[in-house]
Amino acid sequence: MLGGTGGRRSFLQRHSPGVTSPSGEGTDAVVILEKTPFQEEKVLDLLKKHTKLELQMHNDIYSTYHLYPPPELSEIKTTVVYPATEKHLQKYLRQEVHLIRETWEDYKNITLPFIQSQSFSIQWVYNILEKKAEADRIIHENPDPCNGFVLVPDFKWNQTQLDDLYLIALIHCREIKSLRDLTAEHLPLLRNILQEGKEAITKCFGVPGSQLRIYLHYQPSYYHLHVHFTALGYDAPGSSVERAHLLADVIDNLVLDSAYYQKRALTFALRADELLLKKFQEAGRV
Ligand code: M7G
Repeated sequence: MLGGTGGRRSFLQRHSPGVTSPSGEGTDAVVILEKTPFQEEKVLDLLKKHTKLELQMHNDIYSTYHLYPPPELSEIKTTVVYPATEKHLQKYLRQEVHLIRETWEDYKNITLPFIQSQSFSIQWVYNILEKKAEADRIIHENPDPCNGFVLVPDFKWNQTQLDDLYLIALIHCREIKSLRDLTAEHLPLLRNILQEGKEAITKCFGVPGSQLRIYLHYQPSYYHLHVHFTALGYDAPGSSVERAHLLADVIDNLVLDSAYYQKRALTFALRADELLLKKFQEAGRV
């Protein structure tokens, strides 16, 4: 099975019965293959060095070729989720999507009970916060238990080129699930993430704050509050209007009204076979 767009494709590998996984959860794997952006300084090598060029067609001043680069210039970024849960399989399959407009009542009556029973394990987040994983990748940390966070490269980014720069800030506090839980009480935390995150990225990668898209997802896949930092010129998956909420706007909204995210309706898309969509359908809300 296969899903995805552009240079990003995910393959779902169903293992044969009888193969057991370390966690016992399932024996399916998701393998995500991505062609990463070209590195400008390597383009000349690509055209010169041991590259096989096969002419496809020629017409006047126009010609097209099949170019077969040497292995060191043809990396495919590969991400593996194993063992993958049913939710991972759904997440990476191409499917029809539907737009939901969730009121605060919908959140309390439909979404919250659903995420409490269903959401992805966030053990990987705790591993980062406790330095049990990715400790050597931490770019910046504010250790304050209430208003602090850890900034790490997102696993969608291989850190080879800045075109698709992608980092995430994971908060130390474990009580905030998503945008819906935020109130003015969290303004110091959110301001720290915005300010210190920008400064750390500029210092470490030379990308100024004015070239960063800094946002939260609603719905997120993982219900432990985190903030996405991506290069402004990069159309990162999930940066569309029905999912991304700019952190600067979130801060302004909370300054205007502490209960802003407990009052307003929020829009998001759900794939056809997601259980949450079924819950909204059963409640007559779609
Ligand atoms: P999200 O908004 O909850 O969902 O973002 P999304 O994955 O649908 O965007 C979670 C973010 O955490 C995503 O950008 C993931 O690529 C990233 N991420 C997920 N995992 C399991 C890891 C991980 O183990 N390490 C790192 N560094 N990033 C991860």
